[in-house]
Amino acid sequence: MDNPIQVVEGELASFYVMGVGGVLQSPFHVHSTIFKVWQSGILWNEPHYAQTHLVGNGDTAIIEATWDTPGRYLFHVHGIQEERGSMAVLDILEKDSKLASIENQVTAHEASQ
Ligand SMILES: [Cu+2]
Repeated sequence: MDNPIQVVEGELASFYVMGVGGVLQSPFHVHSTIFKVWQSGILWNEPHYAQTHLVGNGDTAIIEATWDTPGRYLFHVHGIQEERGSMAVLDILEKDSKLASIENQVTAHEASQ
């Protein structure tokens, strides 16, 4: 799996998930964390916590997660899509990684304005 999404350990990662294609529901699952979900991508909805969230075809969700341990983790849709290759990876980087350094520079720049 090429081009993993990179996230720094302990940093908040947000995903906007959409249910598309020829299936009725997509059970979106992220490994090694509990994530926070806003049903239908609507911030007025009360968020809840999950390991897997069912996204209907044409529906969406906002998902926020953090990981405390660096490493490579899977995220995917369970079921037929999973069996047909719907699988991707996240690389959770250590706090002293190059990505963390870039993020800190951006944050410092935003704070100076
Ligand atoms: Cu899984």
